[in-house]
Amino acid sequence: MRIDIVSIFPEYFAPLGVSLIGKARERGILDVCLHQLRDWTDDVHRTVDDTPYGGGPGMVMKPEPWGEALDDIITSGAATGQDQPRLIVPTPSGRPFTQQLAVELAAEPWLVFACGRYEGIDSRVMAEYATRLRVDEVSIGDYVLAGGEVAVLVMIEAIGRLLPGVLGNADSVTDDSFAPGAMHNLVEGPVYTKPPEWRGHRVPDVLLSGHHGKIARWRRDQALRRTHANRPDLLAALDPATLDKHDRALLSSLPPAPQETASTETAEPPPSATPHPAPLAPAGPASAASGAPEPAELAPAAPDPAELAPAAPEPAEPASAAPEPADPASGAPEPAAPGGRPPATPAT
Ligand code: JB8
Repeated sequence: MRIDIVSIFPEYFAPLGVSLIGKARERGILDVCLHQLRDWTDDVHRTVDDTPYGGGPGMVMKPEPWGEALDDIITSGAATGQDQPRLIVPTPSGRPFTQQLAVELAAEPWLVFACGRYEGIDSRVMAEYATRLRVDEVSIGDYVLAGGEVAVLVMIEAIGRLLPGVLGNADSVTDDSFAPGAMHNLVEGPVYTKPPEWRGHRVPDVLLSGHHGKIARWRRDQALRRTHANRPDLLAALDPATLDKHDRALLSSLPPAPQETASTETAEPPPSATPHPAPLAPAGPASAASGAPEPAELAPAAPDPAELAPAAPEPAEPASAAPEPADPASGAPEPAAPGGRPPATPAT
């Protein structure tokens, strides 16, 4: 995939050289081209903004530099054998950026991101390019940034990790929150790793049981509970056809509208509401996080043989003080830093 980014602050995109996306670029999976919008101005001051027609606060980005820049970039691509790109313009007034849109954009060969600053880009730029390419004004959330750059970083990270070969097989994307399929309109439940007890907090027993069917059911229960608690807006959008009998029973056992959410724009907070309310005690069957037994197991469409006879159950971690053996799948063990802070800024 090729990605062009136009901005008056191309330095914002240094993080694209790091980690997952940096690796994808080294491997040639992703080709990122940064462009300084001011390179397409022709006055000594390299002016990109002007006062808004109709008055009002702030400045608006002039259309001419955008037109020159986007014309050149689009033309350069046709020369390298690529078709027309899609143009993505971050703005708080755009359509929501969702996992579904990330999946859709990850299938494109070429994306161009146009980063506005000030009060945004003269709207005729989007109108002009919409006559030639697919243009999407996109919002990453209901808050206002100072410009489109950070929104583009967010989108490229979400898109980039979906490109074939970017994630290892072990980091499969299908269990992600919001992933198309079983996790559509659901957020993931809690995750745990070793040790099995830390500062008195136990890992839920079911996760140590090796019983894959029970684990899958427990994780789905947790996803439903967390979505209910934190994202009632998503729960309302859940397609009942994607719910099994157990899902429906669990949801019916949860109280309606458990708490105020950032995504809820109606409902006044209750008079007792505090800035950081204590989590509600689950009203339904005891939370599995407390170690209580699960009421039932997931009934998969095709029975999971592992559920009936776990072929190779994970051995439960002994609660003893035996040191963890290094995890063979996770590379070199971290050097121990007993009690204190880790050494400053390990280069990773
Ligand atoms: C000027 O909040 B945002 C966002 C804010 C912006 C611009 C673009 C995006 C341009 N302010 O997603």
